[in-house]
Amino acid sequence: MGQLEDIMQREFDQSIKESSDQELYKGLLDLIQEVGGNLPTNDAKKKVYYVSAEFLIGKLLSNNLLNLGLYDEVEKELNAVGKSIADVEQAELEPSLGNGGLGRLAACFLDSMASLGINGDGVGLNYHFGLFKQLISDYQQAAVPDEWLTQETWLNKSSIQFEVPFRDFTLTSTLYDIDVYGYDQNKKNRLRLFDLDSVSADIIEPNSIFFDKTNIKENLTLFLYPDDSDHQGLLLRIYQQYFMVSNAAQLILQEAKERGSNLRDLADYAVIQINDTHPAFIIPELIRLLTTQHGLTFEEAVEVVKSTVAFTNHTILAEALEKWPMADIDMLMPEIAGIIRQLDQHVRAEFPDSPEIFIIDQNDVAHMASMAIHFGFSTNGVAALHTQILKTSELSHFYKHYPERFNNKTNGITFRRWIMNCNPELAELFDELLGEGWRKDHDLRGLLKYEDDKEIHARLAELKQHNKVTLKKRLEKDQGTVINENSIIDIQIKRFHEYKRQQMLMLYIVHKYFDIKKGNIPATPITILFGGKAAPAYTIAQDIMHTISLLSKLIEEDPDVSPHFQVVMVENYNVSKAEVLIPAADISEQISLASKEASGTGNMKFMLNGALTICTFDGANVEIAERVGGDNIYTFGRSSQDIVELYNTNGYRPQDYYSRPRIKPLVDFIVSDEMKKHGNHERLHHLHNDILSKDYFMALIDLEEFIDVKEYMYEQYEDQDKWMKQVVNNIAHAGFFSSDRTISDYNEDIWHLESDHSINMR
Ligand code: DL6
Repeated sequence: MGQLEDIMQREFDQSIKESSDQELYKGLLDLIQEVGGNLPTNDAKKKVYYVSAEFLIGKLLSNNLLNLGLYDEVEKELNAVGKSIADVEQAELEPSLGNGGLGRLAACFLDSMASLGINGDGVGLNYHFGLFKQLISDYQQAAVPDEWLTQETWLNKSSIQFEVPFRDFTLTSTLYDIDVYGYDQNKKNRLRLFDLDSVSADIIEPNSIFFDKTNIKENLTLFLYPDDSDHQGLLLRIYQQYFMVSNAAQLILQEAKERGSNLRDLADYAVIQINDTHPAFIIPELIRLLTTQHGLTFEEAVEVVKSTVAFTNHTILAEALEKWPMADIDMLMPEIAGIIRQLDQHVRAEFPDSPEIFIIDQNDVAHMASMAIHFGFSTNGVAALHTQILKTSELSHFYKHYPERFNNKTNGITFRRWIMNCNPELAELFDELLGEGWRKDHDLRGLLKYEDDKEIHARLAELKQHNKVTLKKRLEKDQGTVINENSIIDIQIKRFHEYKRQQMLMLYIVHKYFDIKKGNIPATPITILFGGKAAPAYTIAQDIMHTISLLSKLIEEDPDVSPHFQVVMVENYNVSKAEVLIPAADISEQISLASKEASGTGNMKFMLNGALTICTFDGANVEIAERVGGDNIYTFGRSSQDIVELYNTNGYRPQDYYSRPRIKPLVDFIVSDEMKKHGNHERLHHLHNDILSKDYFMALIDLEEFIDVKEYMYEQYEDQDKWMKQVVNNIAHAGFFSSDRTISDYNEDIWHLESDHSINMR
């Protein structure tokens, strides 16, 4: 009897065949618990603590089965009676613990640390309703709580609790752990998520994400990134961040002591990687704990922190480089405020002749990135260009003083989830062509010898077709949308943000609509899909989404256009949807304004799954282009130097571009009668006016070139031999973008821990 059959008989007194998908899901949770739950945790002396506000981990069932080596057997047992893992996985709700790239990167890193045998845990918060669940109603986004926490869960409640002191009250936390199993490893790591027992859904207004923001004991871990557009919301963010890092710091010190540390030597036992500035309060918190509870002097504690904390920057956007008023910090955590003031004096005393170096500015506002750079031993960017921009412009004043602290760690993606799990047939083709070694070393360069192999081209095309059909079924089931599986699948999936320029692709859609109306019918039909959430308080992002949804409707209803062109807004885009969208894609849209996207990681997932990229020279696109060569990628747009220069000189005027004959009709269509028929007039005028008068992220500057390159790319698709040769080339160069390589680089340059193996592809 197979292992799953055994469990179903034992626990449910019924066979696999007799069981529902929900029951099978429970049975598989138990099987994984029996096999993985009993693995020992990694007990190496030194441990990485990856502290992050987000962990966008995705569903865990398939991933855990794969990493524990159970996948094939379970699949066989299920298939034998007409069931499938994919169906059972529908019973699992996707954990809602993240938002975008930063959170997904953290999840890939957890998988890679465990798979390389590195002792490394994630530390964060257990958000009961995540960011939010996105509904599209009346062509607009509606945000409702994402009720992902169910009875059947990967969370294990631990007995660990800590006291977190605020000025007016002390909160007692509870720690939940999620096991993280490495691929082919006999020990495990964990994701440690702190929560508060008193949190209650009762304070949320029905069908909304509004709640009483003053009631900290009940609201603290309800949502990720709660609305901070008012003062109470801003305070709630500080409460959350401090709660997260106080718990993290207490856990780190407790575990280090258990492993033999006297805390003065903490750096031999722990390295704390802080994911952007959200966990930066861990610096003063560690100093508070070390001085008040463990007998260190302030100077000793500062030295311990400086040798233990490392900082990753994920963006140069000012909005994400957090700054908190000292008055607010003082109101909530007076001891922490006092320590930050001391740290500010410390820095000013060290650099008396550099007034640009401070933690607290003249308006009494604390700069979290400054604190992280000064009191950490490493600062890294997440792609070569991004790190270069940090060094030469955004953080150049720090770089001048601490050049040795700055380093680059180009992002990566876990190949377990982003190929072995989401595209198993393609992974099997790699096995056939390369042997199974790539599953561990992620080196796919051996595929280059198949670049011109027509038989392999045909196999790849067949797999792509199969994945398009899977996507079609999924979209029909999830949201009733029927796509053409014989069309070119062209996808932009990421958070909605002006710098990512969904609005530029939106204007391309208007161009294409006009063109088809004129009778220029595409040789192969085209389907453009968008997926992503917009922050509820971010009006323009919502306006863009609204306009795209209206265009989708307009095109669908136009019999001249709809057989050839379709636009789809994928509702509630999340990891599970990405796993179906990416393998089906022919074209990957990476069209951010150069200099603004720190790295991007969707670009890597698409290339690995055989899509070709249309992109600007931004983030990791630059490194993808370097690896695949200019003939195998479709680039366009102004360089990052040009853009930085334009910002510095206030040299961009959207009117100069708007007045061009190819652009004006596209922009003006936003407020046309056709669009207004179903549209919200205020939103449409708001967007139109913004593009004309501001266009802060310069959608118009690259629009004409973008249109030309898109048309060229669609033409190239018709030459399938050439296209497939480019596809093979792209897949073959994807190995560098494995997060196992990224984590090996972090370990070699920053962490210095024992590992089972590493990947070196510099
Ligand atoms: O480093 C991971 C990822 C990058 O690939 C993206 O370029 C960057 O935009 C993203 N940053 C965030 C910031 N989120 N917040 N808050 O997701 O990080």
